[in-house]
Amino acid sequence: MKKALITGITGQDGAYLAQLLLGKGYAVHGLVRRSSTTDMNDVRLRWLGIVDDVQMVDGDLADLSSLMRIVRDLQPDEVYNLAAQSFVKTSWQQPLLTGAITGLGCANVLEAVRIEKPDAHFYQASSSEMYGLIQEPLQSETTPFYPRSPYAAAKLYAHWMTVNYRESFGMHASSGILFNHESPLRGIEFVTRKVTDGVARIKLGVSRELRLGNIDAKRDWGHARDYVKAMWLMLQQERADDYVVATGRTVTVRDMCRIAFEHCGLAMDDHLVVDPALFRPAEVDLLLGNAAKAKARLGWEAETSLEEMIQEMVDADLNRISANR
Ligand code: NAP
Ligand code: G4F
Repeated sequence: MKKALITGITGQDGAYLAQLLLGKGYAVHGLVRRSSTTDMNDVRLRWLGIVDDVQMVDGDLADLSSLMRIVRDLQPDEVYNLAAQSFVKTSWQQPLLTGAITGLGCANVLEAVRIEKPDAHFYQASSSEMYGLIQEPLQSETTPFYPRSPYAAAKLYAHWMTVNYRESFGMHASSGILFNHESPLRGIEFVTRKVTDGVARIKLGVSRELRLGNIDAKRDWGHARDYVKAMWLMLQQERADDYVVATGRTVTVRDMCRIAFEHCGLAMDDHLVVDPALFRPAEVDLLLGNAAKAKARLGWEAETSLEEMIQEMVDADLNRISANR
């Protein structure tokens, strides 16, 4: 039985990846940081019905000795580094923490693997945010990066450390440059989930308006359930490499929002308010990924359309809000 260690197992991607690996017969271990509300942090694993099937280990990305102890004791075949301070807007308010966890945290995991289990296959959760002020209209593995937030700068450091450990130490270390991916398990602070939750509340008469920031920004949105398959495929290859994972379609926040309102039979213009206070200090205006390499080498393609995903998310939020009333 193969053993996998997932950092960030309590997050959106960690939960879907754990589900995928359990289905493939892996023993799944997840790094969990200490919290005073332990009953809250496994909510996504419970939602997927797998909380009793994964083994949790205590540790923190900022604490190298805990990572070394875990990798030494576990001797995992595969290590997926998904943990991060992952909300871009917060990275301007907490730039040093973001650098310490999202950037240096990756170096800590790489060091733990290099010292304790150098033949483990390693995955780094890199991000399309690294393209920032885009240098090419369609972004691929060869497009130059131009980070526009402390989060993106931290991810860029982690990305290059992953490449460097592959080239310096011969580690099987891959970096997945994933474009935005969402699901009913997405954190409420991200725009798709804020929209689907907000629209569901309006539909159920709990609120009347939805306040958003820059609705002209364009994103290439896919489904997290599809994207974790690409992570796994990268670690099954003979040689480690870097891959863009994207749908190849870009849509404005405004049009994504319209899909949610229309699914509920509501007119968006009656409820949507643009609030300049929600704009960011620097924006990533457009992301559009070219996943041709992932398709050719991994046989990976996005399976879920934006419409299907937003409808699934709205329905999940309608159920959640109705159940809590
Ligand atoms: P998420 O839902 O925000 O999950 C982040 C995870 O990191 C949580 O499990 C969190 O634990 C954990 N974490 C945070 N700080 C930690 C620390 N100091 N030590 C240990 N664990 C810590 O993020 P996601 O959407 O699943 O994304 C997964 C990864 O992919 C992230 O690295 C993200 O930056 C990257 N990424 C995401 C996307 C996307 O569109 N979703 C796209 C590209 C890249 P708690 O539950 O305790 O908070
Ligand atoms: O949903 P978002 O917060 O995601 P963002 O900033 O693109 O980052 C996500 O995707 C990255 C991959 O490219 C990941 F690396 C990262 O960890 C995260 O998962 O915002 C999307 C867009 C932005 O342009 C933002 O300005 O939506 C715009 N937006 C407009 N109004 C809003 C809002 N975003 C949020 N969160 N809330 C709003 O009210």
